[in-house]
Amino acid sequence: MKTALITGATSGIGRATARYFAKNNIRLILCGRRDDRLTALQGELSSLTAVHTLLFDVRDKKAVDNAIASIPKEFKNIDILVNNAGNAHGLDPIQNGDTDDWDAMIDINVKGLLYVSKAIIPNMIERKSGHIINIGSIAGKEVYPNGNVYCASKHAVDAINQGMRMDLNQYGIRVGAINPGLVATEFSEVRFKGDTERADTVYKGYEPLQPEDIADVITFVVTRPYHVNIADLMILPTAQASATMVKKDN
Ligand code: NDP
Ligand code: 8X3
Repeated sequence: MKTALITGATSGIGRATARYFAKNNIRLILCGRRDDRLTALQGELSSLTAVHTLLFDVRDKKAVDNAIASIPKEFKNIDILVNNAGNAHGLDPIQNGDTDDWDAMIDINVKGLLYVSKAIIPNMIERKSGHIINIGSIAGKEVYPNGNVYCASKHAVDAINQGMRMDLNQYGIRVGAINPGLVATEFSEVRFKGDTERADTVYKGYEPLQPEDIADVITFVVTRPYHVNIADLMILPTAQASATMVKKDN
């Protein structure tokens, strides 16, 4: 039975992935900052698989290290790491950007992903086995107006994904990225700082992806035979052709 650690398991893509993994008999370490949601998800999935929860902010290097060090023995050997925690803060032209928003995106999406990976990789190296899934974005392949720093953070994830794959190749560790387009989650609510009306308009007039669509693909990726590494995938709603081109109903 494999063990997976999922960051950002309290919402959206991470939570859906936890549910899919549980149905596929994968033991779970669920991470996030919202304790009530972690506890609720643990309650929901415990009848299907063993579930451990870790409460920490990926920006806090010490908290990350302490959380990973605290993992009980039976969950210690992590086979699958899903680096999913992340978000956008603001959608402003560079000249109007809020530096706190910039810090948040770089600290969470880039540095947080690195801190968590750094804490988990040594055990994978020791066992010469492991699978790391980095959640990038179409924003890591294209830049769109006002997306500046969020796009930069996801381009960094793209680079880190490639670099990790090269550096960990000698240990037989699989590394791959999943790059979604528009997925209806709390992503836009966070980006627009709780303005749900504005957030809702992002997913109106076409059929966006649902978090389950991405979870389904991640589950496919981690259930391939060992010699198959799905290195880089982009998944878009049919209505979306590029970061800026979405066919909407009039
Ligand atoms: P959600 O806002 O629904 O989920 C984000 C998750 O990240 C939450 O579980 C949140 O948990 C966690 N998180 C955020 N900040 C921190 C932090 N500082 N420390 C620990 N955990 C944190 O968004 P999505 O599910 O859409 O996003 C998941 C990933 O998918 C992100 O990396 C995002 O960039 C990417 N993505 C999303 C797309 C979309 O259209 N939705 C498209 C392409 C990529 P908590 O608040 O409890 O800490
Ligand atoms: C999330 C998708 O297009 O809002 O990464 O950047 S987008």
